[in-house]
Amino acid sequence: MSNKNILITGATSGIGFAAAQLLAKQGHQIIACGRRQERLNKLIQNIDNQIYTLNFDVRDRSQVYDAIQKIPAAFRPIDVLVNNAGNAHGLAPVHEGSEEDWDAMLDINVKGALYVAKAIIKQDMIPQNHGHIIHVGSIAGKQAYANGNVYCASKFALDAIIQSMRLELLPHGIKVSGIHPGLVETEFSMVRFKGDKLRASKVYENIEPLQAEDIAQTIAFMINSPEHVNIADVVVFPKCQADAITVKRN
Ligand code: NDP
Ligand code: 8X3
Repeated sequence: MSNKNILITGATSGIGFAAAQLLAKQGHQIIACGRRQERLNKLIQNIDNQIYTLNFDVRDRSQVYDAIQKIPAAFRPIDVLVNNAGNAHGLAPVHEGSEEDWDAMLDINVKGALYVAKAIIKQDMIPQNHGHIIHVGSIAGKQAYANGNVYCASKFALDAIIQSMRLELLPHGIKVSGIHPGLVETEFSMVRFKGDKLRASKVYENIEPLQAEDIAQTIAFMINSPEHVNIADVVVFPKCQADAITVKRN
């Protein structure tokens, strides 16, 4: 397996944190991104080979472009982008939804993903005619559900962007993949329910959900596949889940 320079957004928690740990253990060089510096420091402690951390808010495009431009030569060119930062904010019908939550989801999950991808495609991937972008979408981007409205829209939009990018980047030798998880037990529900622990824990009550490490394993499989293979689109459920809303609870 050849070692790669891999930039992961949302590496302070959940899927991104698990992916950073696993991929570093496999010998890859990691550029770990997120807003919480203390979490990035924890990642540095846990990873004994090379890691570079970047602290930026994906909503702020000048922060994104500045941070990515400053990545040192030892971590370039970036071979793989794991475009993972994102969250749901709230779970409510449109007529009761919060405009701030809608802005956050569209700004982070859609526009943030675009800013990061644009910077890396232009600076690192097109000049090399090489690269792999793995977007973390969601089953919510394949099937809408009641009260999911804007979160679902953000992930449907991301899925459309993934499909367009795969076509746009084909002539440049850049692979584009989407991974669309179902229920993964991370800080996702705590963020969605704004720190309401009881409501968050109910999401995973009486089921065996996916863990962040399960998705990290799938991401690693995509990255470590031979260069001529692109695992283009993957939906991953826990065994207890059949679609976005159908879950068998004990
Ligand atoms: P977590 O809440 O555990 O992690 C979210 C990550 O995104 C954090 O590292 C956070 O870092 C980062 N992030 C959020 N907002 C911003 C921002 N404005 N700027 C920079 N980074 C940001 O959730 P998950 O690990 O579960 O989520 C990862 C991805 O997986 C998301 O895209 C989510 O939509 C998707 N997903 C999750 C599922 C689940 O059930 N958990 C299922 C399907 C998809 P920080 O706050 O430090 O900036
Ligand atoms: C997270 C999965 O079904 O909670 O993207 O929206 S779901």
